[in-house]
Amino acid sequence: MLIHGDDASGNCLKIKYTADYLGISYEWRAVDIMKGEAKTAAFLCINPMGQVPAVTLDDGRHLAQSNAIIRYLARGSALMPEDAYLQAKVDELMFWEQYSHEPYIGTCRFQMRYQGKTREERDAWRVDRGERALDFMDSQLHGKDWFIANSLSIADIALLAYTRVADEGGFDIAARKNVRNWIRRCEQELAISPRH
Ligand SMILES: N[C@@H](CCC(=O)N[C@@H](CS)C(=O)NCC(=O)O)C(=O)O
Repeated sequence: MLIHGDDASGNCLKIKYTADYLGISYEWRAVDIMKGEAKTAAFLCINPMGQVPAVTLDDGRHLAQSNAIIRYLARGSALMPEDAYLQAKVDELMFWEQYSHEPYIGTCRFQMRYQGKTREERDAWRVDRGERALDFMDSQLHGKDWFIANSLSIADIALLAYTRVADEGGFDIAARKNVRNWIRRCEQELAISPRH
């Protein structure tokens, strides 16, 4: 498999974390989004949406959208529960991540890390929703090690990607004990070097 990605992008790292955990071999092809490399004619043949991540499977077919990709990679593995209801609960969180988490936490990080904004210059409405997303996660993790079914799943991986770097977007993870411990747990299980 070929992963087209930017290694500073949480959406792209979801694919790396999943493939590494499952022992799926891949080649990482760097796409620099800041240089417009996701909008070239050649790249639009791979992903007409003009974004990373995208993967090219061994049979030549392409797939985009981070959560669709990790869902595909995790089929039949320990990262996806067998039970249909629990699978839907995984999807529930992954849809939530894309609509109510990443656009706030990921975008505030983008504003600070890529656009050079200060913490105070972030969009206030995104900050507010990002804070609410982290509070929601902290409450959901009360008394639990993982989001779904007592084991690591792709729902954890989808949420981990931007949550573990939320401080780069000006958010305070240290204050959310359940989230902080869950990040450590995920990093350990996925063999990712801890950031803090
Ligand atoms: N919903 C998409 C979001 C993908 C996305 O926003 N990709 C960003 C990098 S994190 C990108 O390619 N930005 C460049 C652009 O939109 O021009 C996913 O989950 O894969």
